[in-house]
Parts: sequence; C-alpha cells; structure tokens
Amino acid sequence: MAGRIGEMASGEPRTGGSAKLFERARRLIPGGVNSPVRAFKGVGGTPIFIQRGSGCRVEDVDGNHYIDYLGSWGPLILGHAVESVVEAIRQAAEDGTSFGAPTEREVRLTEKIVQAVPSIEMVRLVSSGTEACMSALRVARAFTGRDKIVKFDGCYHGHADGLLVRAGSGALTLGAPDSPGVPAAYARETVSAQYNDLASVESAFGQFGAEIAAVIVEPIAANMGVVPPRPGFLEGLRRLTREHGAVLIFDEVMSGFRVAYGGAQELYGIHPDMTTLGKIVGGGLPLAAYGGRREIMELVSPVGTVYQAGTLSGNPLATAAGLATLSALEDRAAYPALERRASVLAEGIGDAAERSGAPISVTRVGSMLTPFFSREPVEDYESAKRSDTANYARLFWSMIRCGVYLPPSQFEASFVSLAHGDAEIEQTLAAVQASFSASGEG
Ligand code: KE4
Repeated sequence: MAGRIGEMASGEPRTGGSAKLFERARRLIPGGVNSPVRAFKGVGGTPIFIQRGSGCRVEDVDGNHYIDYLGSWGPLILGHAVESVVEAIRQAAEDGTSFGAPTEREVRLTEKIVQAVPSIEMVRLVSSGTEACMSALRVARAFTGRDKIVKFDGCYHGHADGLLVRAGSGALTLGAPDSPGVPAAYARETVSAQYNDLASVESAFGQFGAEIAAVIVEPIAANMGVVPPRPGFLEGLRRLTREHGAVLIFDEVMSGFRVAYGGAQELYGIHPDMTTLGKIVGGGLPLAAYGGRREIMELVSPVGTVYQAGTLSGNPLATAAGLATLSALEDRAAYPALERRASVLAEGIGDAAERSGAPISVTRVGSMLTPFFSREPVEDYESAKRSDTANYARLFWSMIRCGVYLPPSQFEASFVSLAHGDAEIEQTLAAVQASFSASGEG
C-alpha cells in the first residue's frame, strides 16, 4: 500500500522490507541500529524501518502508515517535515552546509535560548545531548574544584563514561560502571541517588558534601518513562546544592521547549545554575546546548581554560532548523493546544483502561506522557521498574497493527506534537480501546 501518508493502516502490517533491511543492517551495524533503543529489545520483534514522515504520521518501508508518538524521541514538537523547518534547512543548505566559522544563525539561536530559558545567561552550542551533559559536568567540576557528581538512578544524560553508572551496593551510594568499558575510577566519582527521594540526596551530601561538584537531574524524569517531580523535590535540590556549594544542573534535553517554552524551570519556577538542552532546540537536526550563569560559563575555552570543542557545533543547517522551530513556539500559543490534546489522550487511555480493567497508570507533564502497565501510581524509579513490560510489549504491537507507533519501550516517553489533531487523538484512543479489549486485560 504505497498510498499517501494519512490513510490508516489496517490489519497485520507487512514487514518484508523492514526484515530484509534489518538483516543487511545487522551485518554491518551493531544490532542493526545506530542507537540501541531502536532495536526493539524492549518490545521484541523486528525494528520497523521508516521511509518518511509528514505531520504526525510516518510511513515504513513496507508502505504501512502510523500515527507517530515517538517524534524522534522528542525533537519533533511541530511534527515531521514541517514546511517552515524544511524550507529553512533548504535555504541554509543552498549557502553551504558547514564552515567551521561563526555564523549569524548561531548568534540568533543563542539569543532565543537566553530569552527563553530563565536561568541561562551564556550558552555554548554542541551536537548532542550527551555532549551537552558531559561538557556541563566538566565546567561544573572546574568551577567548584571538586570531582564527585550526583545523578539519579533511572535518569539518563547521554553516554559519557561517568554517567553510565548504576547505584553502587550498600549505603555508600558510590557508583559502579553500568557498562563495560567504563573505568571503575570514573564510576567512583559518580554518587547515585534516588529520584523524588530528597533523603537520598541529603545522605549523599552528608557523606560527600565538600567533594560534590554538581547534581545533575532531569527535572521531569522521562528516561524511566515520564515521572514528574514530587512537590518540594526540585526545591530541595536547589536548597541542598546552594548549602553545599554544588552546581545544580537541569538536564532539559527532553523537557526544554517541550513542557513550556522555558522548559521545566519555567513550569516549576526553579532556577538551576546550569541547563542542558537538545532535541527540540535543533528542530530534529544534531544540535544541543549547555549554558547557565555567566561566571560559570566564562570558564569555557577560549575565554576560560575548560576545553570543549566541536567541528559541527552550531552547524548552519541545525541552527536553521532550530530557529524555525523556536520561532513557531516563542509566542507560547502552541502550549495550551499541546496541553489540551495530550490531556485528552492521557485521560482517554486511563478511561479505556478502567473500562477494560487493564492495569494502567498514566503519567503526563505537558505533551509527554507514559502509560505504565502498573496497578500502583508510578512515582519513582522503583515503582517504574515494577511495570509489566511484557504487557507493554503486547500493547505496542497491538497498536502497531492499528496504525499507531508508540515508543518501543515501557521506559520511554510518548510525545504529542502540534501536528496531532483531534482526529488522530480519537483514532489513537479507538486503537487503545481495541487493544485492551482484544487482550482481555483485567
Ligand atoms: P543524545 O546524546 O541522545 O542527543 O542526548 C542524550 C540525552 C540527554 N539527556 C536526556 C534527558 C535525554 O533524554 C537524552 C537522550 N534521550 C534518549 C531517549 N530517551 C535518546 C534516544 C536514543 O538514545 O536513541
């Protein structure tokens, strides 16, 4: 069915094309994918190879169409192939794709970022969220002259060595490598705490206070599925880091420009010392950023001596895509519409679950949400981990058969874009109802 994007799939999707490409890909690319979560390990089966996207829909290489809630893991808040973004990239490309020299678009994009994000006085553009988080931590260590950092189990800040760490055993909370190849010495500088558990942070400061350079946190956890901060949690982090002279870093790679134009820090009114951004700020192209208080950021080379660099940092195509995207959001008119549609979706999933007895607990902040297969409310990493991932996998494939593409993992966020209209939300809820009824949940 090679038709236009926009027709709903029906019945079993054909998968021959994806299967053949996956077979070829696996010979040359580890796991056949260029980022592990794309391999569908969280839901089983063969990854779907996408051919194109338009608005809120994608079409795979077999001609199956889906309403897309992945949105490239967050960047596509406007939707796929939005004319204003495509045109901006096209025009930029006609003037060249990279110069390795400063350009006007980088200045304009950083001016928009500083206007948007309350706590950012100075900012550096990089090419990925990993690079942004890694660099922010290096600057925080330089600023404080300390080595240890605190991160939260279940939060993800990219794959820099010191961040691939799981909670160490016992009360010490010292990190242990969460991946081969990470030197134990690096991991030992990472102290693991528990998200939404201020006592665990107080304990970390109690043991390592004067050694802690920074606390890095997703202000809205979204890499364990969406888990909102408990009232007082972020305020507590702000108080503790101030008391102990540590840098508070909000990793807003996911939440930045997503939950509000100024991100989670606008939503909750908490000003961190540093912020990392990614995804939306690049409009779907490789661009991220880290920034914060001027006295901290002026430590960064070439003004200061903290080295960080990148051939494609502030790339002309990526800054063009980011400018077009932020220009569509900066009047903040989009956010009430996103809030309403995502709320209708989240409540509809909850209602369908109640009617069918499916054990679903839906979490949501703005236009990012997660249907957890859990009878209990999901409020932290431990409760998230207790979700029924097998049931989620069944829901994922049932929704695929109904022409709806959810994230291929229980522990990821679904995203509503401005391109998801009422009709698509209704179609999605019909698919949810059909999926719950078919599986006889309850
Ligand atoms: P990247 O290096 O993937 O651009 O960003 C890393 C990162 C940093 N901080 C947060 C809060 C993030 O969510 C991410 C990356 N998010 C994942 C999805 N949860 C990217 C998807 C993937 O790894 O393929």
